[in-house]
Amino acid sequence: RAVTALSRDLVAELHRVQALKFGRFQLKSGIISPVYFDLRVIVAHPELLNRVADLLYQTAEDAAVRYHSVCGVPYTALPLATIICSKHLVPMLIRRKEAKDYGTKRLVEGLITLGETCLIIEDVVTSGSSVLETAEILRREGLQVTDAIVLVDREQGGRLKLAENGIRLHVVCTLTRLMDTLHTLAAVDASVVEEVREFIRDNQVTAPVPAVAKELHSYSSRALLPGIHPLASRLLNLMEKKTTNLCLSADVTNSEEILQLAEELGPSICMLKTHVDILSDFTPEVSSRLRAIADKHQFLLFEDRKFADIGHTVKQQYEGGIYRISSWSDVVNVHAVPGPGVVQGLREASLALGRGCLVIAEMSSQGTLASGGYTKAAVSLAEQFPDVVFGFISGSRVSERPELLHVSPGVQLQAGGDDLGQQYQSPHDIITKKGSDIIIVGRGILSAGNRLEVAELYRAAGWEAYLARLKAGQAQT
Ligand code: S5P
Repeated sequence: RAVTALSRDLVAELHRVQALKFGRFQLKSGIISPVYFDLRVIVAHPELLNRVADLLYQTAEDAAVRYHSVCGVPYTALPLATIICSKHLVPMLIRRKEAKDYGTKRLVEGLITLGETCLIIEDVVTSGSSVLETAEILRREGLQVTDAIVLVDREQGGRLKLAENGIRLHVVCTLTRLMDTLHTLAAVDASVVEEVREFIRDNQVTAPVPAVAKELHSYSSRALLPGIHPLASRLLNLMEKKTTNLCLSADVTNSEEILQLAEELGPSICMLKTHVDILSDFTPEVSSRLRAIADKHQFLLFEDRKFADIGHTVKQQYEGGIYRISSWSDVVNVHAVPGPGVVQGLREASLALGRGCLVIAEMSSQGTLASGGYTKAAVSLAEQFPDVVFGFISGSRVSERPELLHVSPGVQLQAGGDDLGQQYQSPHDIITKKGSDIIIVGRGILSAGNRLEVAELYRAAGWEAYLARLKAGQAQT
């Protein structure tokens, strides 16, 4: 298979049109670089534009990348993606950059078919963050992103960062090769080649601790924060004491089975999440027995009811009916979609009984609408009611406030999902990279032959990730 590379005359041409420049340039990150790429200029040179597009396409072919659509990282790669799609009859997606008003404007134009794979095209990769930003937006729309093609890799660690996020980077040319070629063409001096070499060596983006994780101290110290919800404080303390940040999602349909799970896995978990409405034989006795087991093994009960109605209805759903949720469940959750009323409906019983509530700020399912502006609105709703709300259901840290807890579903040790749109992240990524606090695991444990043994694996994975995050945070301060 022919491996595509930038030919000498193409490098010379890019240099001639000043798509690459030497001197002192400030990069997006603030770093001063001796070399700068400005591929935007190539739109003024149609032949060159076509050649670059062909090279990118050929690189994807050589690597046998499979994809349904192509998206160029705005703006420079947009014309390149357009040419590729037009020549090879591939559907194109356009990512909007300027949509500030997430709620009303589409972030991606084109036809989105859930689960299909979109190939990303980019001109230059430095840290990988531009590619990643586009990938995250596409993924939030329910698309898969597995590969990206780039003309030049500045070799500063972008490849690794993308790999950690499940994206293979295919490169037409590295900065080092490009410099060598320019040197043989006598376009640059040896001193410039050396300067660029040193720059690459000294400016590696080595897996930084995400800013969100930096200020996150230990669970037990957060339990003492002024203004923290008493239930959050209790939860954080029992997590530290039991060395677990694992919440079991006990999605079974038989009452004896859920009671047995609670009894057997109780010592390994900080919280047991229920969907009592899927139990085929629920009686009030089940909830009172669950309550007793929770008290014995010191974990919280979390009825995953996802209230989403007007306050008046929610109040009755919470306190009444056959489930009488407020009488036994420490924690419930609400969708933000109704606005403040949904929390107000819970408020009275919650305060009287010492219960707490989580606001659903993000969801783990493909194509979720809980993103962007919706997530922001959910966060501000949560922050309005510190006496009732003590955190979020989300796949990442959505609020900077350390007294709020982030509880994340969609967790399995193996990456993947199910055929109904569930998507999984690993315990390690959720805790260290996304800055979440508690992992919710359902089928990862429930489908195992030995549930206790596997629950212990998840407990250990979640706890190790937490310790790693603490260590990284301490190293920063
Ligand atoms: O975004 C969400 C929110 C929740 S609460 N995604 C989710 O999967 N959940 C719940 O977490 C879901 O209702 C289920 O009970 C659990 C995930 O189960 P698993 O078997 O996929 O781990």
